[in-house]
Amino acid sequence: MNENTAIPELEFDPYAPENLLDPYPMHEALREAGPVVKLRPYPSVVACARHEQVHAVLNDHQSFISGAGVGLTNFNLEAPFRPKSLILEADPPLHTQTRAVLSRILSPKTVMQIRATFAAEADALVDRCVAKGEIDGIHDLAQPYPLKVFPDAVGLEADGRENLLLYGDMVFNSMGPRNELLARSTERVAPVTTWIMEHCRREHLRPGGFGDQIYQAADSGEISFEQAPLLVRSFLSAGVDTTINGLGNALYSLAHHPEQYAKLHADLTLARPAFEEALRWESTAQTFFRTAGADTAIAGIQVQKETKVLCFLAAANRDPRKWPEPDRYDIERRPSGHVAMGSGIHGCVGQVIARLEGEVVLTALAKRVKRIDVMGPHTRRLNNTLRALETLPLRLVAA
Ligand code: 4IA
Repeated sequence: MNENTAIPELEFDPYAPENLLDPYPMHEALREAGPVVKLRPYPSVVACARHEQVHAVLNDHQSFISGAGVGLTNFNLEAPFRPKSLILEADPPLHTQTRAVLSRILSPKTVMQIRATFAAEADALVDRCVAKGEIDGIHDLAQPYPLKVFPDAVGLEADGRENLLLYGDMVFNSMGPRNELLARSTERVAPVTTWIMEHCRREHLRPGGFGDQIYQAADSGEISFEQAPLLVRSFLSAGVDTTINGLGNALYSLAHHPEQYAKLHADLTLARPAFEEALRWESTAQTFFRTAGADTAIAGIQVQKETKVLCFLAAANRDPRKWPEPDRYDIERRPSGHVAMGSGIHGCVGQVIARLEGEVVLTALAKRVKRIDVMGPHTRRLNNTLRALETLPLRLVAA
């Protein structure tokens, strides 16, 4: 205990390899220590791991701002590694304007328009995987699917899409400390950033795609032409690595719970709930920060202006105070209230697209595959923010 503040202080470094590989023992210790904790390696940070406080912080955007960044670095005190996102790293009123544009483009109406294409692509890819029999769940399925359908919908040309993977890795590492992981993923920052920004220009974007629709919002004066490429950048930053790992984690969850997969195989309407429960059980985005915009408090504990607040989304999603048997992957749970896609005004603006991808891929799988066998140990790609698999050897047994 720190006697001055009465906030429990723990030794954990959430960004150390052992905690990135298996965060759950740390999450439990953080939750049990108190509603607000400190971490000795990051003395200026306060952290929340219980659902109640994580939810409360995310839903109080006035006290806990995003404009100073949603990673460890306080952009009010240190320069951001790239020009700030106009939606993620912004507060009202700017955030309100940019979010309106993105949420219209990524709307339920859009899902109706793209559903058939997204489903056909999932069917075709899963057909190829079933024909192979033995696959790598990441390289053969979880990665190629979003890397095809989402950039297609944005209107990006086919060449160079691997840059999206490098860029995503960098963006999510940049939300943590300046450790080895960030150093390695920023080695190639210059060429990748050049490629990304070039492909945010209107002449590279297919007319009518999500990217072009941003420029249409500039045509109508809703946003400026200076803002448009940065909003396209948000699609390219947030739309691929997230869904790749959401799908990868869902495949992992199902492969390791054959009884749950059997239920899905028997009832395809469980595809969406199975994806949702995977988001809760293996949260793709493990952590986000907010910044205290003024002197404030969390659970009655004083928090000073400019303090970074580390929210453990993945720990909140397994908080026994919120969820019965939180460590069980149960596709019939209907885990509403999970914070894997955030909560409040910054809650994932692309969530209807992400859920569509999850639904159609798991449906395509469940239609054709009666059993998934784990063929060997999986490996992880360590990232400061994402829970990511590198390999997941599977056998798909045709129905
Ligand atoms: C952006 C939090 C994550 C999914 C995300 C990353 C980047 C951006 C938005 C969200 O560049 O706007």
